Amino acid sequence: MSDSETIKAKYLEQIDSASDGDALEAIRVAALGKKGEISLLLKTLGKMTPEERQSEGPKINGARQAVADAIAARKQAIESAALNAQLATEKLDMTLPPPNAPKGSIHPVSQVMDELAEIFADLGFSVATGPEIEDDWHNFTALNIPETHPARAMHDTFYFPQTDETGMPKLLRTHTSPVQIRTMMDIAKQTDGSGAPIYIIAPGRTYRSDSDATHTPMFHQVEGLVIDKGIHMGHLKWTLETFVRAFFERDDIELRLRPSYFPFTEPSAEVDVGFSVEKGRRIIGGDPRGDTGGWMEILGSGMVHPNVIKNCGLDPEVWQGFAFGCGIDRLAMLKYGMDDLRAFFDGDLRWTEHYGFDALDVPTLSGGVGA
Ligand code: 2NL
Repeated sequence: MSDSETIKAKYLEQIDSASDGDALEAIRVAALGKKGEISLLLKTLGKMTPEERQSEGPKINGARQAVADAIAARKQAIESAALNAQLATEKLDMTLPPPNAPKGSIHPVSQVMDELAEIFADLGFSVATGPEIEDDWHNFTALNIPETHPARAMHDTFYFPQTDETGMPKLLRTHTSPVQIRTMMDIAKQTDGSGAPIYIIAPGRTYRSDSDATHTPMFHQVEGLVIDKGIHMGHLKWTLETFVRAFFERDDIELRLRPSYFPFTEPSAEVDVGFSVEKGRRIIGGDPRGDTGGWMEILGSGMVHPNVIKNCGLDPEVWQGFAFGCGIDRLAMLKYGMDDLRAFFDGDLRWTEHYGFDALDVPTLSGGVGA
């Protein structure tokens, strides 16, 4: 047997009995490494006569290839044996319950916003949104709120120290009315003032410099706006009655409209709902005239003031409408029984776990605790 064949046979035997990756690597270095036996053998080709080279070359190269192939094959065999051994000892029990993954919940304010969107969608309203940073004009002036109105005073409104490019004061919106103002203006622009009707609700964050058990500097409001032809207080009352009955999930809720004043509506009405006591709990609905019953204010509303319609570029002789505004946080408290508004925005997970809603719940009425 020639040199190269002896060497090849020796390494193939070693490879065959190598039991792990390290042993295999040591063999590779000894045979094929820079100073490996086969590598050195390859170098001897240069000093051979052409005849010797012709007979030895293929043998040495063949030995190199055979050893390399055997190492790769053995490596594969060792690895799959290790995997098989691991699979034989590690068992996965597919019948065990999975570990509890932390699960978030829907905040009651989000839940109520979803409910509002759904109830009003059924009445043909869409949801409108707009910026929380507003200017004086959209938040106050367009709404027929006089320069001297106390709501503009520093103690109620968060003003920014800077004004915008035109010198107009910037502020955090104190209600979502500017969303309706922007919607009316867009429509007036698009169609030369003849582009109504509008049926929208505008839910969202609002800000006032106020803080106690029932007021937080940031709170949520929903306003509704209808602009159409021949709209009157009867439409307003029916819409609010339908909304309140759907929201609190009772058909026996009475509404009482009390004359009131807002600069942006004329006439204006505050809206009370009847409550009664059932099983020791105050419930919205039932007989407000009974011993334990009464009225509770939940909304402000009215017919949109002609000045507001005009300010937005629409003709008040053609278009009328009604509007209303309501605190979402308060709606949530009344429906789901929370009593401290501040806890809404503390971010305490124990609170959201207790009062929150399952993300997979139908976004509305079936999730409620109403009667
Ligand atoms: C309340 C009273 C109200 C409105 C909001 C409104 C908006 C436009 C035009 C006219 Cl663009 N009115 N909104 C109307 C009446 C009452 O809110 O007590 N909110 C908590």
